[in-house]
Amino acid sequence: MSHWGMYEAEAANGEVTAVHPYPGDADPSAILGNLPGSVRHRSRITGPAVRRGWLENGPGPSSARGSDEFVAVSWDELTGLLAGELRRVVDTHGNRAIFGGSYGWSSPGRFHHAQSQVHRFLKMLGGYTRSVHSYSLGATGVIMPRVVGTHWKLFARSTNWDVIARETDLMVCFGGVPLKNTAVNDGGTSNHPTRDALDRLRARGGRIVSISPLRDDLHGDAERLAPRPGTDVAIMLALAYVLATEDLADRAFLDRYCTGYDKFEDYLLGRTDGIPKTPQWAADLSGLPAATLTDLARRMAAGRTLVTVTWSLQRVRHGEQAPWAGVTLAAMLGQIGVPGGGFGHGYGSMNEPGLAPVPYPLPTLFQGQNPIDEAIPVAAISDLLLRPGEQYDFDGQRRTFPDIRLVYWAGGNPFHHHQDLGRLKRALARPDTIVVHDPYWTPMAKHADIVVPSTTSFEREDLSCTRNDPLLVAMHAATPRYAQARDDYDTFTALAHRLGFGPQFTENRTARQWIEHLYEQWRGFVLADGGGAPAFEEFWHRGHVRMRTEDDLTLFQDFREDPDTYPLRTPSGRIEIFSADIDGFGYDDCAGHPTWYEPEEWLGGARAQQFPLHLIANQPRTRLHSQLDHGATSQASKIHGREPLRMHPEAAATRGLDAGDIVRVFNDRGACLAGVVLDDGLRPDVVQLSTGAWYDPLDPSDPNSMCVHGNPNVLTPDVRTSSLARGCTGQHVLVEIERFDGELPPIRAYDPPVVRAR
Ligand SMILES: Nc1nc2c(c(=O)[nH]1)N[C@H]1C(S)=C(S)[C@@H](COP(=O)(O)OP(=O)(O)OC[C@H]3O[C@@H](n4cnc5c(=O)[nH]c(N)nc54)[C@H](O)[C@@H]3O)O[C@H]1N2
Ligand SMILES: Nc1nc2c(c(=O)[nH]1)N[C@H]1C(S)=C(S)[C@@H](COP(=O)(O)OP(=O)(O)OC[C@H]3O[C@@H](n4cnc5c(=O)[nH]c(N)nc54)[C@H](O)[C@@H]3O)O[C@H]1N2
Ligand SMILES: [Mo]
Repeated sequence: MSHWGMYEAEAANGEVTAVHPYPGDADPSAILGNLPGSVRHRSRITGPAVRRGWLENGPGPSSARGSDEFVAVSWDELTGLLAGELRRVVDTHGNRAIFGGSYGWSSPGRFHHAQSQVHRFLKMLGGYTRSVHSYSLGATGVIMPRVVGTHWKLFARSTNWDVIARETDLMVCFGGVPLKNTAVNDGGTSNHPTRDALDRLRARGGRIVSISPLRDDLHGDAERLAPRPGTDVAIMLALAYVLATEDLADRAFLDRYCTGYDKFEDYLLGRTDGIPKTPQWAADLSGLPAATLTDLARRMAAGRTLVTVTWSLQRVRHGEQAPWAGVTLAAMLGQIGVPGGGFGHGYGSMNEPGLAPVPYPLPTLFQGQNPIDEAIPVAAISDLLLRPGEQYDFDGQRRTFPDIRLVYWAGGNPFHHHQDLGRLKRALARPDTIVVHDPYWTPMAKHADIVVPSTTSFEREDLSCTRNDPLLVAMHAATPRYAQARDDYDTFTALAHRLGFGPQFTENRTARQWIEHLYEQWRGFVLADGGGAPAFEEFWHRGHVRMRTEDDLTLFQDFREDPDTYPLRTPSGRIEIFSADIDGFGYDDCAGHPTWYEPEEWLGGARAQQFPLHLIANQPRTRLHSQLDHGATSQASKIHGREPLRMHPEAAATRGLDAGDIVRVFNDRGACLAGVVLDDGLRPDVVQLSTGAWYDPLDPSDPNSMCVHGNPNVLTPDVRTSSLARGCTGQHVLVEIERFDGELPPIRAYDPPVVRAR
């Protein structure tokens, strides 16, 4: 199992040679092609290593991180050094000085899940400063619980694809429904039904409107509107304006199921700020014709309409507003809780939305409590390290950044996920010690002081399952462990023994015994539910078990049928179009109702004079984030080894560029190289460069150095959505592009650093 699909692996001589998708998968992902050759790839970490400067001078701030050489040490030495350093930090600075948020996707598997392992270990060590929310859903995770009482149910209990295919007349998709993203599901997936569901909807006569700067955010037949990026909230407000002023809004629904519509309407109609949010007002901001918006609003009110918003729309400045305005628009249509109508968030962002949930808890490694109550919003990592002691606003609280001495990362790559990588590099020079577990010499591993080589899923056994997939899968090992790599569990076990809590950590179980234990725990839930599940040995032999699923769900159907018995978990129990709590925080960047705010990185502002192209830094089609960027599918898309950048032929022509050229993409934060792909499916003022090319600075000792490979996060701003959610805003950035005529620097991203014997 991988995050991008279920497979059967073939292996020889310690390497995976082929993978075959699960035959039950309707639309397997090409990303599977990255797996063969990944076990023994040259970028694997062969053994434990310590940065020379750290080993010789001891812990302390260092700007040599990322360019220093390493010294190979034995496992025993590594365990001693790491246990000693953890002890020192805890004894001198307290557990709060350990940042163990360790954000990242690592690999699927319910037991060898790096986050679960590292958090369980650090909790038993006495706790750590954690991170809350995600890069995926930084804004949604804070705003939606306040508006509809949940954020995860929006995906896990979303309206099912079968219901949409059967019932929806008009699907209005902000951000499209990009099939490339449905390849992926956190924890794995056994089927990819989205393509088929959209085809069935259309075959029935349903219509799809895709609102996105990129044509291929929706496959096949659809009406396409390509607004200026970042103007979706203005468009939603204009649609709402038409509903409100043409007597098309469902007042009965707004009265019964919502609170605060009147306050929002005062803003919508311009009573509070003198600016009616008319189609013409939105046309000036978005570039879409006013008549098109008016017509669309009328069509939305005429039939069964589903409003969908991709997660990308909240990974921008003021990202709280798009999902909030989207729900408000759907509420005005009055179809929330009606099969095939209402609101959806994340169709085409992840495979999960639209899939039927399983009705019982999944097997889960118990992590225990964190004795330290200290957390940062996840995307504040650079702020945390650069601004200890400083105060900041977050979700109605005033907080202070703690003073971090040790950073512990297992299963994530901040040089993939964070913005303004030059600033991140300066931030990572600050702590005394950085520990990284990873199978590969990622840029983050190269910035570590203590490097811990992990196994990949191919080298160990595990169980996989997710909350919206019918299969619980036995993950059999395909190859022996590579070189000196160890399971994260074994590393933490050895450390726990040194630190005096070995038996508590292991509960005297081997990895296999843990897997069996988790399986039996889960089997108890299934049997109690009246379902069937074989004993462990039989399950392991068979390879998977099928679970019951809750089919044909409609999001918020119970709330609609009986709002008094099934209220939302909001202060009012209703949909909060106006939130008194948010209003009470008094933030100037997040008011009490959905509001249009002008972003900094957009084509309508002053900054576009200097950097006239809007770069969309979206998820890559050819891989998951930075994982296996050296795999065949990812490599096949590169141009002279650089990440492909799509641009409109006109934008290329004005700059004297052609397909296959290498360009320098730059702004005042940094620069990277990329390879030009021409595509008239983009707006001429929009370019697209996905995330995930491994950060490859020309001069690894210089935080301002150009990335020669094409990582867009050297360009993106390290600013938060707003004072409310403080989410990641990495999706959008303004840039300029010019031909790169110099000698093409080699790609060194996948080369290991210098590792010397002692
Ligand atoms: N500009 C911009 N930036 C973005 C985004 C964007 O839209 N635009 N999107 C953001 C989003 S939504 C996300 S979720 C993040 C993703 O950011 P990350 O989750 O940090 O990215 P990954 O590349 O998946 O990193 C996972 C790491 O875990 C390692 N790994 C795999 N298996 C194991 C294991 O068993 N043990 C250990 N120890 N390690 C393992 C992999 O080798 C890899 O280095 O990126 C964010 N960054
Ligand atoms: N293949 C693949 N799939 C993935 C991932 C991956 O790395 N690879 N990562 C997974 C993860 S962790 C997550 S969180 C999800 C993220 O899911 P999303 O955040 O939804 O994914 P993105 O591809 O970043 O963005 C989706 C589309 O939104 C469009 N878009 C960008 N800005 C705007 C805008 O201002 N207005 C409009 N209307 N559209 C805009 C872009 O054209 C883009 O293609 O994807 C998941 N799926
Ligand atoms: Mo994500």
